[in-house]
Amino acid sequence: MPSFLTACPRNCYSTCTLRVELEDGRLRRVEPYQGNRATPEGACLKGLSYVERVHSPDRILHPLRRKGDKFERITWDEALGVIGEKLLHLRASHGPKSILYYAASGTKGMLKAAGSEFWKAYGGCTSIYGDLCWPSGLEATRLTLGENKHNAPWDLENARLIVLWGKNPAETNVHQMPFIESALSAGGKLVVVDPRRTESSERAGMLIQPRPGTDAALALAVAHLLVRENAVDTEFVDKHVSGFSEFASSLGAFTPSRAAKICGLSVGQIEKLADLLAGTRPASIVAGFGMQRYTNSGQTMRAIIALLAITGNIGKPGAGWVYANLQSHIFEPKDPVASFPPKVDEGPQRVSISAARLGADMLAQKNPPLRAAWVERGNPLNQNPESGTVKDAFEALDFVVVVEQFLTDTARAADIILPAKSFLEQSDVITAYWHPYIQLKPKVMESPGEVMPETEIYRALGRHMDLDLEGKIPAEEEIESYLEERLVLQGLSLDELRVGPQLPPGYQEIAFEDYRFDTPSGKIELLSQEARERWGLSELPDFTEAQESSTSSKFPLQLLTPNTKNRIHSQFGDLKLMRALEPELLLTLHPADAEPRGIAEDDRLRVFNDRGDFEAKARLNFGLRPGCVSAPNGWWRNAGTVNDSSAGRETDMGHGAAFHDNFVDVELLS
Ligand SMILES: Nc1nc2c(c(=O)[nH]1)N[C@H]1C(S)=C(S)[C@@H](COP(=O)(O)OP(=O)(O)OC[C@H]3O[C@@H](n4cnc5c(=O)[nH]c(N)nc54)[C@H](O)[C@@H]3O)O[C@H]1N2
Ligand SMILES: Nc1nc2c(c(=O)[nH]1)N[C@H]1C(S)=C(S)[C@@H](COP(=O)(O)OP(=O)(O)OC[C@H]3O[C@@H](n4cnc5c(=O)[nH]c(N)nc54)[C@H](O)[C@@H]3O)O[C@H]1N2
Ligand SMILES: [Mo]
Repeated sequence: MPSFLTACPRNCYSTCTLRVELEDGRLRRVEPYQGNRATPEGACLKGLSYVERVHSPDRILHPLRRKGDKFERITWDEALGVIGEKLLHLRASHGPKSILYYAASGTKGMLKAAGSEFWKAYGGCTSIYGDLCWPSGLEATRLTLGENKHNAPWDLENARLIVLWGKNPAETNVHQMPFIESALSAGGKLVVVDPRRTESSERAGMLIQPRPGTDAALALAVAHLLVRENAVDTEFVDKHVSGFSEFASSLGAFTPSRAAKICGLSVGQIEKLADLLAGTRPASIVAGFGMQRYTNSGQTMRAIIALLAITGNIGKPGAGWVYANLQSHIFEPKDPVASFPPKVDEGPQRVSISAARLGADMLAQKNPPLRAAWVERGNPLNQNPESGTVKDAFEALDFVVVVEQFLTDTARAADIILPAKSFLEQSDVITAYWHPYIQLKPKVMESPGEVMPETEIYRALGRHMDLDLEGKIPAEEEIESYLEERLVLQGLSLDELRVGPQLPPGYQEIAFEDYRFDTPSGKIELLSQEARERWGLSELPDFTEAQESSTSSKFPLQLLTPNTKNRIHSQFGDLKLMRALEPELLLTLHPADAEPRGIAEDDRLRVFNDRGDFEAKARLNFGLRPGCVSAPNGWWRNAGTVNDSSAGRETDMGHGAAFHDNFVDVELLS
């Protein structure tokens, strides 16, 4: 069987290198590839399930047009004719900004730029700012360390203490677990900070389950103890940290007993974490995205990084802040949030809609109001907060185009659906955000049916509309030279990438080993003027209650909606394989919350608040912090969209989405 080296382009830490085997034009096997030191075990179940996904009978293979509640097949000529005419008409009658271009995280790759090129040539559009994923953590890291990078994934083996803070790699970054296991086998210790007991905490020596959204208070109390017990690495701090004395003086309020009350923890737990950080070197904090999905999350992330700064755990093997490693992102501006705050009206492009407030901002736009939307690589009717409002906003439009592989909820809201490629059907170069490699994802099969990659869709549409896209969006036969040109500028080549994953030029195995921090002071900044100037926040990390909290909400239970093993957000869950494993959306509750409501295992439930509701099946679990309930995000509307209950709210910095500032109640369905 012919086999090819490729890479999984999903929005996932692991970004695995895979060897795929094809027979008669079909994908038959997905094998591991040891040359990627971060992912030698190969694909997770989702990666293996490409064998089903790529050839799924549910894939959209032709352009479709809405007819009542159904869709009918039309030709490409008809589809492009209708879209072209509509776009030209809207531009003439309402201006190009009456169209929203919404692109999200469905796939990685350099060719994503095609969309922007098309909309530029069209004369502009309205686009979004911020994103749903990680920006408050990115911005907190940039403010503190100057750059988002971390040690190589395999370096975690050298840590003597690992704190998994708001991350559940056993589900979301499975390839990180072997490195954690190696560290434990060598005598290292593992602490997990998470309101849920997860698969990642199974081997932890200590599980700390704070009240959600209070991690900053925990971190500041640990810092308080480290300062009080003279456990600060003063030599490191003198040389590399700016704002330490101001930070230290601000910690008085965060006594362990006060923090214990805020976080719902015992003083002993806080003391033990401080003891471990004081007495164990090197220490790595592996921070996930869980605690940065709150309105106070940027400040929270700054408070947690401070623990590493004051203990000298940066720039050394086994030590550091393992959040986002953007070392391979050499084709993009240095830091994605560095251009914030967005300019509301940048010439033809109007950047006026926040990803977190998508529905409300779409409805509120004036001069001109939005009339149409083009969606690709995203499923906003499921994945953006307050998805009920997002649905309303899409329904209020005259015309919606969605480029999709499957009939998702967003695709169902379209007037025209255009079929999207799978990852095997077009060459591209992809980067990662955990391991450092740059990878080639070659075209290894022809698209089924009439599927065209986005580049070809835009080119064909451009021809229908007489737009000049020459030299802007490469034709299929020009893709390799397009990629090569951009690689060469960075000192790489396609031939090198064909051999296997490549490290970026200037790559640091141990991030910040040169102790150069790209901050205004050139040091690690505990005190950041930018935090105030750009975001209106305190210059020092601080703790404030999240906007929606147990005191401010009339609903009693905090809904956590983390990511889960067998799906990437709204992808993969529709496959037969995944349906067999997880046929229904489950809501996990602590028995102490279930019992007073008369809820038993497997009961059907309605989860609700003033924003919306969804149904789920009860799972009772003593591992969850009482007062919290949990359901994975990503299920489609027919099964239960958790985001109907979440609020369209931004995080304190970075324009992220505060999904977990969300209180609900639960009742039995009769
Ligand atoms: N299998 C799989 N892997 C994925 C993805 C996927 O959908 N499926 N998605 C990818 C993407 S885009 C992302 S963003 C990452 C995210 O992956 P992770 O960084 O692991 O993030 P989450 O799953 O959002 O949350 C992680 C943990 O944070 C906890 N948490 C929630 N609130 C708090 C809090 O207030 N404090 C603390 N300490 N913990 C809290 C949750 O209970 C959860 O266990 O995963 C990537 N990998
Ligand atoms: N409640 C709650 N909601 C969340 C989160 C949470 O923790 N809680 N997490 C948030 C996070 S971290 C993220 S990253 C977002 C993710 O949300 P989105 O960025 O919307 O990503 P997906 O749900 O993966 O949907 C992407 C769509 O792209 C399609 N697609 C895949 N490949 C291609 C392609 O090549 N071309 C085109 N045109 N389409 C393609 C897929 O079929 C899929 O329907 O969800 C967010 N939503
Ligand atoms: Mo994400």
